[in-house]
Amino acid sequence: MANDGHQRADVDSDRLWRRHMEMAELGATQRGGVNRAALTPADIEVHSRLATWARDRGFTVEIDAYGNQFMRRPGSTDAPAIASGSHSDTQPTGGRFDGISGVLSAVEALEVIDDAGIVTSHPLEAVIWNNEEGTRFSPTNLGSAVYVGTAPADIMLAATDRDGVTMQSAVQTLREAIPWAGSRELGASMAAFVESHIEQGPELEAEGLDIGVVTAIQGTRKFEIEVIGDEAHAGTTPERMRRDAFVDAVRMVTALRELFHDPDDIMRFTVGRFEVSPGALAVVPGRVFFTVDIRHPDDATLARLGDRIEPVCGQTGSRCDVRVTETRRADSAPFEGAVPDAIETAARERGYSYKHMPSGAGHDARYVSEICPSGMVFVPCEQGLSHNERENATPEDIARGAQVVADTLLILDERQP
Ligand code: HGY
Ligand code: MN
Ligand code: MN
Repeated sequence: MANDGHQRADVDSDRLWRRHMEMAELGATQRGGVNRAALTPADIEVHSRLATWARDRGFTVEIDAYGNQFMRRPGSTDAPAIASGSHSDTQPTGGRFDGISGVLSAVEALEVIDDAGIVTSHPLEAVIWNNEEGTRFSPTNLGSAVYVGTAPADIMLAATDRDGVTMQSAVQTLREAIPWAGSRELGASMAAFVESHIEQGPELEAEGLDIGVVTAIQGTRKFEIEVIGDEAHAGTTPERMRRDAFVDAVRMVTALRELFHDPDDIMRFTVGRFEVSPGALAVVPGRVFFTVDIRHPDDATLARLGDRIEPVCGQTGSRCDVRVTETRRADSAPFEGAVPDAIETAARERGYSYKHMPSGAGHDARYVSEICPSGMVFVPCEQGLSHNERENATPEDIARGAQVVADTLLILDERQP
């Protein structure tokens, strides 16, 4: 098959699938999914096994202040690394592929390139970005966003989980598990970054395509909303005297749903957490906390409608106080140039069918693209299901994604300065 002069190394599909199944046991749920929040013991075990794998190969391992882990195969020059990876944490009812598949694909790519004895001029790195899903530590944050400076490291390290454990101490626990790992500066430069990920949507499977070359990630805004009323006795307090936080919060959510209703079904609006306090049968709720996650490919639409959230909540809550905090704002980000070009070359040379497509989900590559040319490879997943324990993909599709990563690293090694 024609190629543009770069070297090639073929991935081992069986080994790659075996590693997926091995990692799926760490945090495995009864219903076949994975619950592996960032830097919990199961997640640290993932980091530790992959660090040991890297060391056994003679690669170096570095961890930065936020717990991102870099496994590096040296190059023949001291150029910045060409990197690939994703995250190892999952949603509470997550699947076996979201995140970890991109990490294992990067690991497989480095392994086959090493097995083939290929000398690259750039170092190659497999990266585990810490805390991508942001379910353990609030506000929502991403190791990749901290690494590139979009999210402030000091605030994100002080974030606590529900037990009061700070991210900083969780990172310390990671370091203690891999005491021999070196340290990495946040923001250290990279020559390029490619991330493989299951599509998390239905298009590739429905169209019978092997690979998605990702063109952009749609913008998102995330909010935390606190509604404060007064706790009162459920049996004795007349309706006219109540400041019921639940009643006001439901009115707010209903009004917001109307605000974000989109006849074209492009807008994404989700209330993913809704917590009623004190959560007792006989107490009028005094506090409600809920989250809003909105996404849209058009930044102006996201800006205009997102800015309406606070006034709409203020106007709709009739008796309670409301506080709206925006915890993340990320405009749409395109992937253009060197990396998507290399991904397309790789897919074409291997004879894989592919198309260009945007991503509805957020990904680490979106943040890494702020410091170096970046791109993403999508592989099909069953019925587009993700953030679900039934998430599934085939060994063949996963292997094609990893193959594209391996080839893309070698193409970029030739093409990138
Ligand atoms: O929420 C997202 O888009 C990603 O799964 N973190
Ligand atoms: Mn996810
Ligand atoms: Mn993911």
